[in-house]
Amino acid sequence: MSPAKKALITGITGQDGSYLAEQLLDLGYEVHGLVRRVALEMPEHRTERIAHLLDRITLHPASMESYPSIFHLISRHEFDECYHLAAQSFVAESFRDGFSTMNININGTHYMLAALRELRPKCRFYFAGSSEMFGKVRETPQRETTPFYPRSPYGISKVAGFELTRNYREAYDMYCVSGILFNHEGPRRGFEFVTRKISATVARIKLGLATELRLGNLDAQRDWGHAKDYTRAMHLMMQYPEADDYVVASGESHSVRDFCERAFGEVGLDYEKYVKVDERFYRPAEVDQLVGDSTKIRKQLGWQPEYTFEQLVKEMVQADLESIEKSRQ
Ligand code: G4F
Repeated sequence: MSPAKKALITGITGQDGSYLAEQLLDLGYEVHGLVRRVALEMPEHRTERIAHLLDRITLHPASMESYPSIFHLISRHEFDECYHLAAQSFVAESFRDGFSTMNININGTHYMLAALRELRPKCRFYFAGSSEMFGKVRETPQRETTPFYPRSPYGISKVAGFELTRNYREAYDMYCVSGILFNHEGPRRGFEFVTRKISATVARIKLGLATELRLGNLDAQRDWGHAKDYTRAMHLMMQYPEADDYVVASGESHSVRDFCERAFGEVGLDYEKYVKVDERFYRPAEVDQLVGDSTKIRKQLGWQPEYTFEQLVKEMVQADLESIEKSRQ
């Protein structure tokens, strides 16, 4: 029997990291996670999404802002695959502090690539690209060949990370892939993102704990899928003999308003009675509409999403209802 493959996941405590860790463990991988030291010091808060996996994975403290800490970790383990998911991923925050976003997202990616090149040039590398790179879209739907036009420091940082990844692939003959993932959600999504903000507030309103939901631009349209389907796509890309870049998307676009309508409808409420538009949640520059064409990954790798938009919204609302009800018992 061949030895288990060793995978390193940066950002393992996040939504995608936690789903990917589960999937890799199910496939027989030895899973390692790079986490900030503070996560190990306060595991009950910072490792909530992977609490059920802690006895099956190995966590290592390191910082995306420190090349020596990344170099040290990579020097000590013979990783076969590295999934680089760690990032400052909240677009609105990137307008507030573009410098930190750039530092973590661009330098962090560069540190990972440089350390792998130096120590483990055969380790496969996955970069978490984003549909935010398309920004003010140049064509619809967006595919691998669509030019980028990022509209936020976050989007700009992801374009830089994407280009770095491609450059390491071409310049040093390393196996480096980028997934250009459209929005992907689920019950483990952070509360700052619009879908979880909606599902959590719908549950609180239904249970009498809140009376309104304050949101920004209701007309923005996104191509929303389930994070579990998208982490599966990450692993698939890394198994193909040649490294390449792939768009991962559902191909359907819905507005924030549609999401609200469906989420409130799930508990028998009319969103118009509860949703209030609040200027504070508008962004200095908005990405109006995203919709992806994922023909390449579907045809080349046989990827298919299992969740529909309707199932995604339902699962998120139900999970938030259950979690509040449980916390009340
Ligand atoms: O949920 P969002 O914050 O996600 P956004 O900005 O599309 O970015 C997410 O998806 C990207 C992939 O395309 C990732 F790369 C990125 O890391 C992140 O996961 O906002 C979605 C839309 C925006 O148009 C925003 O203006 O919802 C609109 N919106 C309206 N009211 C709001 C709100 N967004 C948030 N977070 N909060 C609001 O109250």
